[in-house]
Amino acid sequence: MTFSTDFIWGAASSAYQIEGAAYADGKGLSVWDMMCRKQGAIYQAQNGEIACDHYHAFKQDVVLMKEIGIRAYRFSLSWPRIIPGGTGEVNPQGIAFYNALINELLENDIIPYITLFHWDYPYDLYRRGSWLNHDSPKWFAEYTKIVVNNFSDRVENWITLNEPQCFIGLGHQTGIHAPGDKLDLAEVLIAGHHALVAHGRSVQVIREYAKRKPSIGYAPVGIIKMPTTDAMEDVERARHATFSVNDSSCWNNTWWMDSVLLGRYPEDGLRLYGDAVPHFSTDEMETISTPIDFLGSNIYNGAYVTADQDGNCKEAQLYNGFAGTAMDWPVTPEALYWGPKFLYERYKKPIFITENGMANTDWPSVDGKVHDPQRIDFLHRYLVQLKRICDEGIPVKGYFQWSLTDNFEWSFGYNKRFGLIYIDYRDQRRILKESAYWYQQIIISNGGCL
Ligand code: GCO
Repeated sequence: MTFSTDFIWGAASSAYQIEGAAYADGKGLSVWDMMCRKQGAIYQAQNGEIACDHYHAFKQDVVLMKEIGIRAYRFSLSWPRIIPGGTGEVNPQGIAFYNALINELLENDIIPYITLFHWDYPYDLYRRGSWLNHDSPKWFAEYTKIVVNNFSDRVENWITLNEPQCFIGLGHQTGIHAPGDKLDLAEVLIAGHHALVAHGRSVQVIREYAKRKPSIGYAPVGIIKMPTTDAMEDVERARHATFSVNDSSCWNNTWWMDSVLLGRYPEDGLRLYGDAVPHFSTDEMETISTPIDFLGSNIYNGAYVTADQDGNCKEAQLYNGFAGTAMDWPVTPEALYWGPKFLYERYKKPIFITENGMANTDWPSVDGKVHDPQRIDFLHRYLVQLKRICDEGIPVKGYFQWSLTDNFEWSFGYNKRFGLIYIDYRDQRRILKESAYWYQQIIISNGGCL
């Protein structure tokens, strides 16, 4: 069992979670800057004003990436750092920062994978209606063109949106993420539709204007249902559950993936959502499904499903004391087997695991080192499953560890540490955790030591 010789071993982050410099050098406000000002929104009223100070410490962080040996770094651009008002005037200091970061990565033989949007929406555009505004796809296309004009001479790998299930569902339906809105389903679906059209317009802009042949993807959450046995009926039940829309939340795969990859919203979703479904044109659906080159999937865990006494699908009860992370997420390594398996069967697109990892209660031990055996065991188990599905011929092209460093975990603030690198937020000191050195060996051996 092995990974392909060109398998991409990487690590991931996002702008608002690590950069800091929230009000520096011409950057405009984002909805996350404003969310952090809302009473009770964020753990201990923490915010991303400084975060990991990556804006100033990026060269040091690239040195650490090189020490770990990652081949690629997935990071996002702050839209309001590049275009403070979201449209119109470009901030030269924002462009300069990302040019410097890209150049530093390339000088260290690290491939940049750029995520155009990872939730830090320009606040000025939020005030103009955000994703609800019919012009929002145009705004995103304009932003994409500025990014491509400035960086595509050196950047080839692009991810348009990160997790629409979250920035639409948590940001506009439940309100626990920025901008903190609780819209009705019809508005949520309009916002989601515009975000998907924006994805398609962005793909078209990258294809048309990129100075180097682009590889373009998209990174929704992979919400994986898993069988309790390998019996065919159990596998079929899990496959069906993975691709079903069962409620009026945004927490599903097919509304966000069938649209982009099959050119249609799923029938069960259309039936369930009924009159709340926005009117849309064939042209818009064609834009949404503009061909992409790979499907990114953020997979942290999966849910086991089984049959109830009537033979209907239900989630299996986990046994008492089932292993869990500091996010209280179950440790379910088979999610990296069944997820790529089911996703490739349906969409026939090469897959990148664009996020996988765990939050742990890490701190430096008396020896000054950060021992994180739980993360090492977690990664070992998950990567064995990923290797297993690769061995079955499913084209998984790469794996991005979430995350490079500990960082701002949204409403949880800094209380959840996902990093391969520990951050002491008192002085911004970085400490490579034991898992970073373990991951270094995984990369060197291309997974051979698993
Ligand atoms: C997500 C986001 C990341 C999170 C990570 C841990 O998947 O929610 O892409 O920004 O920080 O997944 O929750």
